[in-house]
Amino acid sequence: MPSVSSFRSTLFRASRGALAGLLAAFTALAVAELVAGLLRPAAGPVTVVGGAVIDRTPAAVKDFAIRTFGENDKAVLQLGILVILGLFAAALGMLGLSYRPIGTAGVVLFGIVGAAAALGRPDSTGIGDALPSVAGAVSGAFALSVLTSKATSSPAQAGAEGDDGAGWNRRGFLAAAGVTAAAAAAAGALGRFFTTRQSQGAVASRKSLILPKPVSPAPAVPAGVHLKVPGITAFTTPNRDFYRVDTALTVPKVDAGTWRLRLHGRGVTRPRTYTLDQLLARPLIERDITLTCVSNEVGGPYIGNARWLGIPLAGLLEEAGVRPPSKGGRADQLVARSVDGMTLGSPVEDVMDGRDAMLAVGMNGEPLPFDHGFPVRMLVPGLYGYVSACKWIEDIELTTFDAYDPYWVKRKWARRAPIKSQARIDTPKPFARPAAGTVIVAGVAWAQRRGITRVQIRVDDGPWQDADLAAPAGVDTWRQWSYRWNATPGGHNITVRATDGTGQIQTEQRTRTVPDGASGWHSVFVTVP
Ligand SMILES: Nc1nc2c(c(=O)[nH]1)N[C@H]1C(S)=C(S)[C@@H](COP(=O)(O)O)O[C@H]1N2
Ligand SMILES: [Mo]
Repeated sequence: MPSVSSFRSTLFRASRGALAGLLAAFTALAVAELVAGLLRPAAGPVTVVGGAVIDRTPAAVKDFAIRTFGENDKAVLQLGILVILGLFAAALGMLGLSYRPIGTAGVVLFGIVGAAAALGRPDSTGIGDALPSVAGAVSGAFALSVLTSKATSSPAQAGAEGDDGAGWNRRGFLAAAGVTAAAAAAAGALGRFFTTRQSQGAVASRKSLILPKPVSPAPAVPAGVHLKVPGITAFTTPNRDFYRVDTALTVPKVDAGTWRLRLHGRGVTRPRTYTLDQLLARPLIERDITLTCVSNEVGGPYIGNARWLGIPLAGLLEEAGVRPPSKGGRADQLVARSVDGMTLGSPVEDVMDGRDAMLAVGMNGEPLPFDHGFPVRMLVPGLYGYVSACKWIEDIELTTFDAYDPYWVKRKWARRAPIKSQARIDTPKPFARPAAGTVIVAGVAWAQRRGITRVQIRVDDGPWQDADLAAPAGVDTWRQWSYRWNATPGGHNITVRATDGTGQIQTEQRTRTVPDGASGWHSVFVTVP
């Protein structure tokens, strides 16, 4: 029967193994990030494995993650990867104490996963992208073998070397563990330093960019677009509050000086590559446009309105010889590709039908923030972001819907996705407890390209009542509305619906976000005490 002391020594042994495994994983990651920092930060193992996970995430799970974690979804994913790696590493370390080859094999396996993920990224620049993971695995395997050998050198051996028995191997192991931890921390810090240094050129290029004045400025926003209601969404969304939805685990930092945009493909008689200066030398337009994400639930937050400055896209395409399908053009899909390998496809007809489709360079009076696509992104009013709003764009290819499915279409989202009419109640909030008497119900409604002409409110099963509309700023922006409700005590359900410029009332029918955007009426339940 095992004694208490042998149980304790088994426990100590196991925790030494776990510690050895964790330190080996830490070493592997730190060395990998150091090598990535020197070569290409986007090839770091956490970034590439995370990217591979994102790409394989089904639409429903992606939407769940956005709904549940909001814009922290990426932090949650990275943490998840680290936790799983940590658990595996601890287990490997324990196994490695008894069977060292298993420990080594486990580390090698992780190296292979990292290398494969790196080479499989759409923005992979070649075999060199495997180096961070390979270097990490080699150093991790080395660290694991040193630590497990220290952790298992028996007290007898130690005694034979004339030390004081059990104390020796503990000290040897702890010393080795300390050195490993310090070395890994130093490698990791150095990796961070190099990564930051690599992005400094991009940061400087953004700081020094002076945006030209538009030849076609946006009209002054009419004073009446803002209703003075506490809790209503501002007409213009400040850049720092603008929603962000993308698959980028690390935000691409593109140097405007070396950035190029290639325009080519079917029906392009004059293919061209532009520098940013060449684009900025063209006549720019400035427009207020409301951008919406297809993953926005009814009542959801993934929508924002900004004043964009950009190069009209239709003119650029015409110069290159492109004609829309209605005028005999051979391409019906424009595929935009970003520096991080994202692809988005828009109908050529929509881009060239006279709407303000643009290559945006400015957002609310400043160069695009890195998060929102610096130096250049695409925008097509009236289309959900995933079929139009390519950030960090570097390539435009004219093709057909038959010939090519871009990223989200390969993942069950619709090929074509015009924005659906929606209205959202911003105030009162769900489950609010407003006092009886006059309560201002207010929010925003949008139907890009069609505009909003009417918003109606229904309390419980009462009649539909017209809300007051703020002044319109154009068909491509949302419109604020408000309604004075005479609240009576009790629980109440407030429902809103909008009518667009074609006279169409938004559908009551509730659909999920997949495949082409949520529909249905937003309602909020409140209790009047
Ligand atoms: N390169 C790149 N561009 C992208 C995406 C992306 O994942 N990668 N996401 C698209 C989606 S789904 C939306 S809704 C908009 C969001 O733009 P924003 O983050 O500036 O609000 O960007 C679009 N452009
Ligand atoms: Mo989106």
